[in-house]
Amino acid sequence: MKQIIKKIKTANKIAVFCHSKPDPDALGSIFALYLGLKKIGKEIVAVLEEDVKKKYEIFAEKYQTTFPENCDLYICLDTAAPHMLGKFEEKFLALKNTIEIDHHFNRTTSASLGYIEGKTSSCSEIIYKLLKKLKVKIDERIATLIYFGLAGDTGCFLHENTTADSHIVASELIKKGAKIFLVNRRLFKSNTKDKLKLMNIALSKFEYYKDTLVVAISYSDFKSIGYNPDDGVDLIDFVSSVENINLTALLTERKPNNCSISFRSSEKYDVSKLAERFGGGGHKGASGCKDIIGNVEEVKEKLKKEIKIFIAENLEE
Ligand SMILES: [Mn+2]
Repeated sequence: MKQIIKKIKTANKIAVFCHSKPDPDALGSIFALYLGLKKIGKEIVAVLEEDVKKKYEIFAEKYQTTFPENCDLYICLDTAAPHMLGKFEEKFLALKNTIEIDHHFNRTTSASLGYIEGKTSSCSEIIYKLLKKLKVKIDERIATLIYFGLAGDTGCFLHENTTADSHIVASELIKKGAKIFLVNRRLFKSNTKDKLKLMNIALSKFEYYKDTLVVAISYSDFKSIGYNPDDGVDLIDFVSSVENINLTALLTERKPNNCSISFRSSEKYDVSKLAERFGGGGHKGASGCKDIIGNVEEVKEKLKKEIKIFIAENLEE
């Protein structure tokens, strides 16, 4: 981390990026770092590929959606692979003055200098430590943003990536005024009517095999309730709550003949390996893949076959 701190201290104009389709951890990281570095007198631009989703707007600070030229330092956060930089990938990779800060352990590097903590719950938690080392005074807003990322990636401290440290950091953030009820209500206690309709469809699609569950939602299912999958389909925590199920796969056909899969597992399975078979990746307990070509039925059959093979292999080990 020393090298990173030195680079940040000597740079005047800094640009900070995160992965495309930013989740709470990416947004919390980018905006907490944005505010923190501003406080120590840096000229800083936050860069997102597209506008922040409406439900997360209250956690956004000033940002731009175009590539900023002439910065001394370019930082990307929570980005496990270069392609996750989306439309900025090529330009970012062509630069030399780049840094990445991340917490994914299965990853491909995007920057010339990296600070990676594979066991830390969230990128936001790393940003918190970084800001402390930079002697930034953590105010209520920064504390709320870091808590937003921390709660987001740990599923409100329910996922396996939650550590003693994440609770200590949360405690410190609360002491600094983090608005935890606002964050937790927005993240875990509110559903739109459309999302409830989607949950209803998901419930009718459960297919069990041994201790696994596959839920597949087709493009026409989305259409039938007027749901735009681009708005996000965060149903995985809902469908993966079935008792005695150790592996859940949520398959969604978001565009005709283009599918995504989210995996969740208990300690028993490492679903990052399963996601890799479909060109994706992630963590042991949570992983995913996207842009799988084929309609929902074709991909589902392939997925069920792979799951059978996968759990047979796990039994052998
Ligand atoms: Mn993250």
